[in-house]
Amino acid sequence: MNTYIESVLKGVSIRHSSQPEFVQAVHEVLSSLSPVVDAHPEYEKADLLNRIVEPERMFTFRVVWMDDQGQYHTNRGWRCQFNGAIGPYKGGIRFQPNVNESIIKFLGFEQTFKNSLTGLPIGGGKGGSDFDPAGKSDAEIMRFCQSFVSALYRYIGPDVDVPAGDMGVGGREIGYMYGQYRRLKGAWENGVFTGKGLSYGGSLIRPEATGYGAMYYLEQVLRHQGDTIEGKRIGVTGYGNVAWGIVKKAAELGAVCCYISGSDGYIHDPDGINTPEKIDYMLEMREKHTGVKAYAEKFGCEYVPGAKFAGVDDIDVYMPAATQNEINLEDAKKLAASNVRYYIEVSNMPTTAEAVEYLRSREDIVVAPSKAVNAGGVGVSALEMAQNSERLVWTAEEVDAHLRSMMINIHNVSAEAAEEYGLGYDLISGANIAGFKKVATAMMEQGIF
Ligand code: 2IT
Repeated sequence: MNTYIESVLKGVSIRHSSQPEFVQAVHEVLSSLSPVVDAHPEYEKADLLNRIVEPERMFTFRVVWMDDQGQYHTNRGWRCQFNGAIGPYKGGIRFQPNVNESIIKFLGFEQTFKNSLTGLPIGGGKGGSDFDPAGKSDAEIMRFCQSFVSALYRYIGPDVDVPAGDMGVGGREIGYMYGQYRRLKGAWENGVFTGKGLSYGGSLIRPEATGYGAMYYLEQVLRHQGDTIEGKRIGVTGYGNVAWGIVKKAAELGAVCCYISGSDGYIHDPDGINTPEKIDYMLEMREKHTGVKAYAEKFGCEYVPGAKFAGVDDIDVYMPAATQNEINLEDAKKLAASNVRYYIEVSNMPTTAEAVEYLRSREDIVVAPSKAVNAGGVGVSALEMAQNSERLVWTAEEVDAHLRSMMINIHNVSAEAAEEYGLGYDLISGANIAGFKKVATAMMEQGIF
């Protein structure tokens, strides 16, 4: 490894020893960059890497709300404005009890390179709260969102920082947050949030975009390998918005999604989740936080509580789409020993460092990184911003066509970047290099800060 990269990584590990997810994400990106940093000595001269691993700004705030019984609760909120070199900070908001500074910061760091890969002018950001939306009434969710935005509104804006959804935050929450922003600002400023409802500036295909984009990316991987999507059997972890988009597009393309999972276990539907009734039921499951057991009960298929499906012998493609570090070394070994030949990360950093290392060492498996595969979500968010700016509404076909060409481009620039540095078909290094280069160039050209 390049000695400058080594020294930066050492510093990050020491400074942030209490932030394991952030350190992991930085290691994953920087360890791909040796050939680029070797070829560009000016980066070391400008100490670019120590700058790029430091958020431009990150802050925490108090969010107080009242439940339906009149009890007060105090939660913590965060926003990380990681890098604004190529556009306004852009990234989702996550509501989940395990959210902490390390998680928001790793997500903001990943978002910076992901957003760069989309080819659109969006910087990297992320935010969230340790609030648990499960079991809360609609009125409680609204009061929480209003309180969250009351604390955040003066630091965001269509040209400043543009939040969206993430785990625990969907269309309903974005509606309450945008409503509170508009009330406080006294201005329409529609592009301040993305993932909005269609009646007030949202984009068609935004709810589907992350899953659809992942499937378009997978199609390119298959094409590169001389393979096709038709009849491919897919296992997806998670059952949220992203898994829903994957399942929907997979059914349309003639693939068979036969596993989904939740924190309660997994279900196996050998016929595939391929009817409108089955696909739409996933939305209800997500909204009610039912776990996947509800699917098995409704459609009468196998349900395996408390287990993961890594290692089952009837899938070709494994798509983790639940959360960070969900796939550990043991899972990786199991799925590599099965018939899985395509490991397509979808949720942000779903694979532990040692599991990725193991999977990459297997020449018989193609591994694709989440920051490329899931970039269609934020990519369509940028298209929503574009529509808001021009005060126009694009058709579903227009948005979908943009999304598809964006994903083809992300795959191709990643493959080409890896090829350029003699790394072969290494989609992880390629995505890191391609994402990094644009941000690095913008930072260098904008001078020291
Ligand atoms: O992780 C992600 O890219 C998202 N949660 C979507 C962010 C966005 O701004 O649409």
